[in-house]
Amino acid sequence: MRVFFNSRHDSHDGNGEMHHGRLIPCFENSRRMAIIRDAVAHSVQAQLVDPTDHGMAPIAAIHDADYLSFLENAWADWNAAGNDHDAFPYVWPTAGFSGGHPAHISARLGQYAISSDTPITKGTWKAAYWGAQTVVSAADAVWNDGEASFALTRPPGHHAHANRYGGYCFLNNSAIAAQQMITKGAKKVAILDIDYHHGNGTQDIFYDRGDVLTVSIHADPKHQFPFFMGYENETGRLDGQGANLNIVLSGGSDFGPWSQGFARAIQKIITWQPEALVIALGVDAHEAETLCDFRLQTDDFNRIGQMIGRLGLKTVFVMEGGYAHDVIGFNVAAVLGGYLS
Ligand code: Q9C
Ligand code: ZN
Repeated sequence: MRVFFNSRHDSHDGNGEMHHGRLIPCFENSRRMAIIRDAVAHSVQAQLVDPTDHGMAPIAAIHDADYLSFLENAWADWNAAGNDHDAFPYVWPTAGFSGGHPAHISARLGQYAISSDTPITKGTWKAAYWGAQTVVSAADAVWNDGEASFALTRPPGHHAHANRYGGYCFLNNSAIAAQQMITKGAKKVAILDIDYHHGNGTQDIFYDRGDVLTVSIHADPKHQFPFFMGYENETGRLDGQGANLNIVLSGGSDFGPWSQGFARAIQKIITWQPEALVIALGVDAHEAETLCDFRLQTDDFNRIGQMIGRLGLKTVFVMEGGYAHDVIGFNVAAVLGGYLS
């Protein structure tokens, strides 16, 4: 399989994340990429492909201009304010504030952040920019010849909104991939998010649109990040009414309930008849993931890949979450191997 690889991923290199009131080492770290790359190299004969630079247009097709300008300059602004360590917000414009247009970088971090788990570092923009180029290159390749591709990149993307970062995500790579195929002429594209967490950013970006179906299977937001979104009564709006499906599973779910939920997801996609599919490929539903509490096993990921393959759609796989170093490579390889089998 063609694997478009973001070799600049390690420019994003956080020292820590806020976790239950403590700053701890980042779950989302650069070692993840080498592990996954090595595992897919052996198992699915990965041909590593360098992304080509498509500039800002495919990113600006999803994200707001003011947000992109904030992200691109955030480290320089933070640095100019006298800081040389990871940038975090400490205040947010929550309900009840009038808003205003504060200029201080600490206020702007809060304006654009959804959570305190996501450091901005010197090279965050570079890594995220090239991550977007990686998924655009993969989407172009799949749309052109129909053969599946995997965009192997970090930081992940599915928690990023048009104008918000958080949950380790800055640019919504899965959304950018789907939009790229729409831009190239697709009339209908589906995004299927199998990451343990709800794809809140992806849902929000396409919520009013009827040309991109968003389906996410995830842990109940009543007890899990992103908490304030991802419920089953969120079904889309305006042209997008009926084009968002949230499948919510209880904590501790193994492949029994997970595969029942997944069957609903697959049925929705078949009925909707998209021309192409983006898989938001998080593997943090595995039992070894300490951040999460589902109980999938590596063999289950192989079955998931097989079921995705049976859809017979042009498919772009985009790397999202998965943090347990001893198994993430096997789990990603299992999905891709199942798809190819
Ligand atoms: N330390 C993805 O899987 N934050 N993101 C963790 C705070 C939320 C996970 C708890 C988890 C985000 C792409
Ligand atoms: Zn996740």
